[in-house]
Amino acid sequence: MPNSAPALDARITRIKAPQRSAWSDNTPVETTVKAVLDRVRRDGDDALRHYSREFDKLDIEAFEITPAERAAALDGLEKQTRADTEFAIERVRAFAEAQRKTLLPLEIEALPGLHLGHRIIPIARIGAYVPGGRYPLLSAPIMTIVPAKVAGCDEVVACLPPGAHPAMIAGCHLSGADRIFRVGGAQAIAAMAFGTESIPAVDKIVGPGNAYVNEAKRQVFGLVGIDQLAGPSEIFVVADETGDAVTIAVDLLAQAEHDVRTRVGLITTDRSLAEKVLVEIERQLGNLSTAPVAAAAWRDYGEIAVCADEATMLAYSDQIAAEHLEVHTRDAHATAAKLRNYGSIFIGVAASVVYSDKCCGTNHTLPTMAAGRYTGGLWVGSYLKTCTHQWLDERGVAAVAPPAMRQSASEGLEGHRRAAALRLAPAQLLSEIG
Ligand code: HSO
Ligand code: ZN
Repeated sequence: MPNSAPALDARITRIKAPQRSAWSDNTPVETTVKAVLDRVRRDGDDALRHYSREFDKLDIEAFEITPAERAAALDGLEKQTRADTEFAIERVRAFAEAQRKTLLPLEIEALPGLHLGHRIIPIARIGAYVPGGRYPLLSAPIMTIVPAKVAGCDEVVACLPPGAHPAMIAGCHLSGADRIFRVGGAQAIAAMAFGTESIPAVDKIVGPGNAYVNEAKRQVFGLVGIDQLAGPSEIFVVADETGDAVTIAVDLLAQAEHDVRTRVGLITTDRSLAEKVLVEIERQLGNLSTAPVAAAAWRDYGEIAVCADEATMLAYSDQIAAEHLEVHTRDAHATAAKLRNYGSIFIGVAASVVYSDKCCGTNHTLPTMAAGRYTGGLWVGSYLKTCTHQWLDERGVAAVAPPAMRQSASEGLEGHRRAAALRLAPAQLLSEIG
């Protein structure tokens, strides 16, 4: 885990410290996953059947979900649920389309006769992993599939655990999945990376999952692209004395209920707010139906940090680089502008993380475990490649050939020198080659 700089730590008082580190030893998971990947690579569908029996306790005949099964899943959706799903899809699509417009092709004449540029090219085939999880999250397929369709990928393959709620199949269908397969866990990642008789190999795998899914993505990275490694969900709130303890506690518990490993915390300059939030969380846990999970997450990973000043609060928040970061300060926009590391930022009290989780339009697949230091979350750009090109006329050749020839010669790369020289002085080079 990235450690707090000692100077920063000296300026922070934790009135509630986490009991456990989010960075735990992953060795046993690594070994199990390697065995699963090897077997799927070797035995294809037979291995998938074996693991479905072993892990899901289900005998699977056909992995692909048929059009009739899609229709049945859709029929089973309540009218309001369908309308809400379509609302979320529309919001996510509209925002992804707006973001797509910011990605532009480029063509410049860098020097006379030397033309450089790039094109934005959709990745051909995407594999979206849709987790089963503790609760079926209806927004999960939307977040991984809709932006792929907006990007213009040729084919989106979705995999979800065989026991998944039929509403999740409906969600994949409404989001535009071209093919849907019932296979979960590390074996699903293996299937999409290597391909099996039933499941096509894809070019990039996206979507969160449990520790096994995550580790499988790490191990297949390189053979295929991946979006990111997703740990348990996280929320931190940055607040000054204007923060409201009830709202902060509600939003912290809203994410704590995901998983006993959810990491939640308050970073504040106001000690009395910190103390109120501590009391308020215990009070709200008293009648929250998901308290068994939320209370465990709070006990083990919950944190309330009181900072000596605003600069300490911002520096500590940047060090944590929370997946979700809420800003509850007097001038939330000004505070947000000073922050650098987060997955997505929620500016002002009205912006609850839950709106993004579900339906406001921003993607909820975001970097965890401090990955917000080097990446943002899933977005339409995650499904696109920016690939450069170049073309030259004789003026461009005259400018770049001599330095390219000299560099090649000094490196002892004679073949390179010849290729550079051929365009500049073909007759001379051809006589050299003989
Ligand atoms: N907070 C989760 C997403 C989610 N929560 C969906 C509820 N529904 C990870 O960002
Ligand atoms: Zn959530």
